[in-house]
Amino acid sequence: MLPAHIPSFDDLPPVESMPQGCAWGVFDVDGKKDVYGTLNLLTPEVVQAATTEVYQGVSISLNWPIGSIKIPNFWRKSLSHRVMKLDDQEAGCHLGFDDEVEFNTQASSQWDSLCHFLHIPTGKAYNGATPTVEGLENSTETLQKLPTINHWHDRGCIAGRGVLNDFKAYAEAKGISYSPFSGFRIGVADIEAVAAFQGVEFRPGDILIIRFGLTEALANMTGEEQATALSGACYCGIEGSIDMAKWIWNQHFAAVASDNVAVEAMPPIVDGEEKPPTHLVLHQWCLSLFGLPLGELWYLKGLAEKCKEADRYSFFLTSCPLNVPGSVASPPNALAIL
Ligand code: UVW
Repeated sequence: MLPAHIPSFDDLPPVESMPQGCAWGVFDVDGKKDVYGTLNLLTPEVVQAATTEVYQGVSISLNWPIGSIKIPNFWRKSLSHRVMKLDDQEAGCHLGFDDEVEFNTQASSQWDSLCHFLHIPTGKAYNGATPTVEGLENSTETLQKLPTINHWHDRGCIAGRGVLNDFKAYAEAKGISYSPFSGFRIGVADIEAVAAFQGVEFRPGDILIIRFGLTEALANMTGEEQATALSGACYCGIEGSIDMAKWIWNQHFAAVASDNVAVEAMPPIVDGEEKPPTHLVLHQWCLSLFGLPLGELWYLKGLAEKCKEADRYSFFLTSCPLNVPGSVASPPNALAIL
């Protein structure tokens, strides 16, 4: 079911000046630079097999409302929603309303595209791309070569098998306590233990979705409480390490999403040392080196409830980001269909 040529991490062909495990070139076809990364793993066979996951006929949105974080951190803008009343019929205007919205695509549920976070030592994005503000803002030929999220529309966006790894429920069942607003982190063995507890086996092309309960905690807070909880830049997540990166690649996931801030825990810890938030580890591996999209701040409570009720943790997943030319990220518009 996999494109035949996908090597494991250690067998990826070397890319000049890049660390072992850099997947640039793996998905290129006939010399044409790939812009989809691991979404290439969503082959017709994988998608067709995923449709057999629909067993209840229930669909659940995984999008948290835009504007849910009243005062986003990292200099991000929350939601501005302007409604215009239309009533000047003499001027040819119909009777009713239009609206205009403005928001930072990182401030609520989102996919990070392969241009969002650059590989720090080289300043490059996936497949060696060098995005610039001008290149991203202008719909030129250069832009068309950057691995921006609007390209997903050229391949039918995301349809595939979603797998919920409900760490929050597992922790409750096992008496593990943690705060979403701490640097609490889980490793590969924990993710595998949750999957075994739920009776799930991962498949190539899966979209892995990990629940920690962070957006659920924020949803119950006032804006001021949210600002306090977020101010420490300490958030639970998966461990940002080379071992985790290898495991993610070797599972051949098409994408990984979570309901936390950055999928990986913050602050990053490298060689036992805390690093600033600018040095996220999996962001560099997944987005820049593998071409694997990361989803963040998804809202997973409804999905977790339905999965628990049915005792099934896999489902058909669709996700169709906004089609804004040159866009770096987008609300996922994700649906789990059980
Ligand atoms: C952080 O907000 C730290 O991560 P991202 O930029 O991916 O949202």
